[in-house]
Amino acid sequence: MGIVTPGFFGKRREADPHLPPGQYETKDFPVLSAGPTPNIHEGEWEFSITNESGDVKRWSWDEFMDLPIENIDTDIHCVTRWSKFDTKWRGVSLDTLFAEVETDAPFTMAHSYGGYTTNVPLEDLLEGKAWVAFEFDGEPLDPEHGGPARLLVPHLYFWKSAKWVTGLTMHETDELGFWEVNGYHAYGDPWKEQRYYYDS
Ligand SMILES: Nc1nc2c(c(=O)[nH]1)N[C@H]1C(S)=C(S)[C@@H](COP(=O)(O)O)O[C@H]1N2
Ligand SMILES: [Mo]
Repeated sequence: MGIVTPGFFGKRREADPHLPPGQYETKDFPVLSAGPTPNIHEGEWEFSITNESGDVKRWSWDEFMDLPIENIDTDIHCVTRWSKFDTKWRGVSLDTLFAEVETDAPFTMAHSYGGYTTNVPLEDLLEGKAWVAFEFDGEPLDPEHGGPARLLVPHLYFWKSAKWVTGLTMHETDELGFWEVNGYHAYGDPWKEQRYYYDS
């Protein structure tokens, strides 16, 4: 750390404790997509988890809707520095999905319609930390925001929350997804400001 002044610390003390370092609050809901919005109908939507042996567990939209649905109220943090507080979602917990999957692999890769990928350790998807969400603010999830369904991993930077998600594959080692290959951090903890690969 360089120059430290009382004013600097004064400001820090007033900072919103919900706001990770280097972030600002927005009331908007910006759209960030690396490519065009794919047009996926619920009837063709499918979610699957493929384990390290290649066994595939699949859910159709209707099967998915029969799973226990949870309400999620959470802050989200984009690496482009906006954070949005108290966002309200409905979705299925990854705990519910992994209850039907046999795996000992510690890493996952999320795959989306359109080809986007992002890597997340399995433990970051379990114990109430992640969902496949299909409603935002009481409405079906807008296609721009990942509808019909997206991954929601709010304790990591929002690029980990793969829009138009269609599945997870299990991996013995931590592979890199789309943004991670392009210089973003492999893990992406907003509280540690893990934005780029060289951030510790
Ligand atoms: N499939 C897919 N998922 C994605 C992205 C993307 O380009 N494609 N962008 C990521 C990034 S960088 C962010 S910040 C959030 C943005 O979600 P939003 O557009 O709903 O705000 O989605 C993430 N998930
Ligand atoms: Mo992002």
